[in-house]
Amino acid sequence: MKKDITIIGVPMDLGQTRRGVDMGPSAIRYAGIVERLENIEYSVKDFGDIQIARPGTIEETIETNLKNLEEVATASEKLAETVSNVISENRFPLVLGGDHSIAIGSLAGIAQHYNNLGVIWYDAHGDLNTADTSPSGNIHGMPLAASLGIGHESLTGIGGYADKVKPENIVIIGARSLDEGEKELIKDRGIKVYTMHEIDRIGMTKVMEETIEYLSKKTDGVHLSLDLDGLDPSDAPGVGTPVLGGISYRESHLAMEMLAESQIITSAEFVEVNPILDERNKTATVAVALMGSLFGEKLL
Ligand code: HAR
Ligand code: MN
Ligand code: MN
Ligand code: MN
Repeated sequence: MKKDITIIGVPMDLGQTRRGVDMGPSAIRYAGIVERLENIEYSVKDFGDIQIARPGTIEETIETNLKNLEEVATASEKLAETVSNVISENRFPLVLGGDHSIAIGSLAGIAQHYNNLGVIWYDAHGDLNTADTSPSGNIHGMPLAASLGIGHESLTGIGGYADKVKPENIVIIGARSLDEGEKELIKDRGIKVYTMHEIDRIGMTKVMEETIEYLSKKTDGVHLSLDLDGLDPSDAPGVGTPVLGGISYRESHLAMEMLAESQIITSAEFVEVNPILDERNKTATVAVALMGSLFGEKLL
């Protein structure tokens, strides 16, 4: 993996309705991310935070059921540009959320540098909704669809182009809460999914071996989008939409260690950390530990 990392904070809470997830980047910095990576010999630059508008401050001109659409779109453009600049500087972008709507901007900035970007979506949810299928109108349930070019054009067109990622280059890991429209999209487009059932059945080792094999064959870079709610709420309680029966802390460590060994990851984001809902910053601490493993930290 690249030895130069740039951290970008995105204090975004407009993609959902629970307050506090905008404090995610601070919580992760407080849990020691910079020191952790410097300890394993990375050169770390902290860009600081992307500025996020307060809800209602951008005049809504578009008729839609999508909450805070124009604020989310504006922030996504800024993030896309920032992430793209980091890659142009030959540095590894590590994006800290913020709710998962930020993946729209991250992927818009990243995908323009690759012909066949792979994506690992580590999440309890599919985030494959559109305005038509969403039960909530929350954009954090839509970023993967938007990155496939499916959904509102204000979201699919970020960065000035659509289709950031191809369905056959995506692997979802940890899914256990999928809406009907999302299940249809997964089947229609042939997206590879390891639900909790497969993780239980074949184990995380096999899941990651297969994922790495599947993606390394056909991609020229892989983005890891890790939603902390992919983990079980007992290990990561500080998230806005917890779902029982998730991936354990240990399994997640193993997954990150296997990704480190594979050296396929070229960008990453860690999202949905909400310190207001947390227990003594446990979820940010877990996130930092997982980032340590992802970047090759060893026990011995
Ligand atoms: N599927 C539901 C919706 O679209 C819940 C989405 C929750 N999303 C996240 N990100 N926390 O994964 O409203
Ligand atoms: Mn998500
Ligand atoms: Mn989720
Ligand atoms: Mn470990």
